[in-house]
Amino acid sequence: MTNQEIQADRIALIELNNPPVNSLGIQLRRHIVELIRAAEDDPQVAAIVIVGKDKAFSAGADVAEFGTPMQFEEPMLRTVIESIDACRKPVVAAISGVALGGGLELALACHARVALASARLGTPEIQLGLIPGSGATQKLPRLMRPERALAMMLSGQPLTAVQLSESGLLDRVVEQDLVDAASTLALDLARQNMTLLRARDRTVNAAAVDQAVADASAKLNRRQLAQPAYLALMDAVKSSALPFAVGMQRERELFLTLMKSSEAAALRYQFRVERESSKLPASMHAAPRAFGHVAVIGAGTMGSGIAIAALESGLQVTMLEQSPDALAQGRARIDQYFAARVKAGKLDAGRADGIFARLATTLDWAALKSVDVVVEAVFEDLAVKQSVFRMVDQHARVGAVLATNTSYLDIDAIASVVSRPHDVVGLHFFSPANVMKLLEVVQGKASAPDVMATGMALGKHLKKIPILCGNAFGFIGNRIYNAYRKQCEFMLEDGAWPEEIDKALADFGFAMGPFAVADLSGLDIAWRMRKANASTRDPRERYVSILDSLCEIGRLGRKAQAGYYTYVDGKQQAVTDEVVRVIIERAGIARGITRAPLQAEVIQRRAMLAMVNEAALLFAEGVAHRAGDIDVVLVNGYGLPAWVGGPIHWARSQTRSSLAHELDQLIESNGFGAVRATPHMLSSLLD
Ligand code: T1G
Repeated sequence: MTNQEIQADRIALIELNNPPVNSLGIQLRRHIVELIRAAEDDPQVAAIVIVGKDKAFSAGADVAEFGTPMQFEEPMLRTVIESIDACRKPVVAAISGVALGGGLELALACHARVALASARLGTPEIQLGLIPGSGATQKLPRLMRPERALAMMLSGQPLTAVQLSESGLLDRVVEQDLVDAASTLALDLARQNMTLLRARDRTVNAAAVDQAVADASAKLNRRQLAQPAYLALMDAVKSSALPFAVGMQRERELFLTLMKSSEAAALRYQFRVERESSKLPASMHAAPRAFGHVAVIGAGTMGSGIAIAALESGLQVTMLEQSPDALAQGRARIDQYFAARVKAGKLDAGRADGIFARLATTLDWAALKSVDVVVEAVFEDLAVKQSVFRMVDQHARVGAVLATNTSYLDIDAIASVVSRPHDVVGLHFFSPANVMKLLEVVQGKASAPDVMATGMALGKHLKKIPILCGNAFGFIGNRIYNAYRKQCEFMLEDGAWPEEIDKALADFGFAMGPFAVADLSGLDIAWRMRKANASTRDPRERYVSILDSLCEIGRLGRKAQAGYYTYVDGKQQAVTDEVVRVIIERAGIARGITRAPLQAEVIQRRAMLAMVNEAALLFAEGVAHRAGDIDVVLVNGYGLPAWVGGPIHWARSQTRSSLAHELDQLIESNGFGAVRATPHMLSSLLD
């Protein structure tokens, strides 16, 4: 796990070696304490350097240990840190790769820190529903400006060593020869024989801490205030103005409380299932094909977004259109995006030139002969997509992967027009494609295993969260979201107003309520689909016509200054107006319903139950391969609160009997044609 060698210049080099990311599990913690003690007792050793092997200094505490006895088995991380803190010889951290969470706290225990310019350092604990639990909340405000330290802990995002070079956190930043630089500094410290000034010994500017906490607290948003970790972080950092030992005790109390919270359990669950979801099930394992050169067909919003994502990940991109104007507009969209990043200092001009050198735009189908993957992103119409795939089939090279970005059309219907259906796969990006991390990788009945593997590998390469899906209407996300939205429309008829439903779900943690979302995306998209399906809809089904009525009077949503809500100067009015309320009341009367108000908790539970029921149905159909995949989709694509974990994780926290009873009630109120997941389906999903 760790090796120690006494280098000629009397440095004890301790190498952290716990693949893949040197997480600080019990074994590694033991070794560090043993090696620090041995080096300290060895008269040959003048100073100590700690370095991480491979891609990490250390990614922090071992998340897999959380909730198990090993997490608190001695030596706990705090004990390891205290052994370094107390060391009579200089200990210098040589940081490459990542130093995150407890990994950064290990570095903070050292007397000095040297980092490679490319190293990334951060405190991601907030993303796990925690705060740093081994001293960072007390030491960072002593090393850095308190407002900067707090911002780093609040964001949970790592910063590069270059970004931190003047922050006070690092003593040196080097481009190469990291261990030599760290060893030189360690020996200098030893020669100076000075009372080593540790982070804990530094004074903190109490007024600056108070100001930083006050300013940050005032800016916490609704979703942050819904999670206990954010206010706990404020409390811990505020305590850094107290004597060190007192502050450390406060940090510990807050950390231990958060460890037991349901939010932290849900966020740990999301951390685990998100990483599981990007792996092909063992039964489908295959080596991916090449994907270094991607063609995007269609230069619209989705096509240019996909092209941007591919370019940013280092791939070669050919963007193909049929219309010169559309191609020019798509190219302009891409140019503007990267120009804005250069202007914002997030991309250097040289790198931007390199990106553009990898982009080709063309009207000529023959350009497809050299690409590895074709991603079709044209208008969401089956006939249009089929005509594109006929041309792709003629021009793409043998072995190329043929992907469609369709969000709900039948992959098999698209694959049916090509001579090689085994090469076809669905890659359902979410808009904006260069921002949204979710990617549904949809398997047609003919899709070859290595084609599926290519879709998953390409998704990971694009830094997406690729999720394997079966080819059923709406795949995973849209299908479950439709069930949720339909239930919310039922609640309109039953007695709730749009703002009541939106508020109840926003308070539950959703990024936005369903009616605000509908207005934002435009009601006419759903209206068009509803009219297309009208002829096949069973009249006995409970169909809510409120959206249709709104569209019929031109209330298409935000873009029309009115939808479910009205908008004044683009600002959504908090209370729905009489026009929409009359439409809602009429719908309830037509259904023979006597409207009655719905409590927020009832709204929240009905919405979650509708999703659980649909999830159980699609899981039984094999559309999702793992229950956790469903929660990953809904959290990363539909704004469900990660600290609730997703519908499946939420349902597991409910008693099964109450769940069954409430589902019975829900399905009964859903009317004719509503399908209830069987107890067996629920068990398969939840057990
Ligand atoms: N513990 C255990 N396993 C971890 C891990 C960790 N901290 N971090 C990553 N892994 C595993 C991961 O599950 C996957 O395993 C493999 O490493 C590659 O990860 C006391 C309490 C480091 C930037 O939150 O941000 O310290 O699937 O797919 O994209 O105050 O992993 O291969 O079996 O993500 O290159 C704080 C979380 C813990 C760091 C690498 N630390 N990790 O990203 O690979 S709390 C974190 C990451 C804490 C202290 C507190 C990323 C990464 P497998 P990956 P990647």
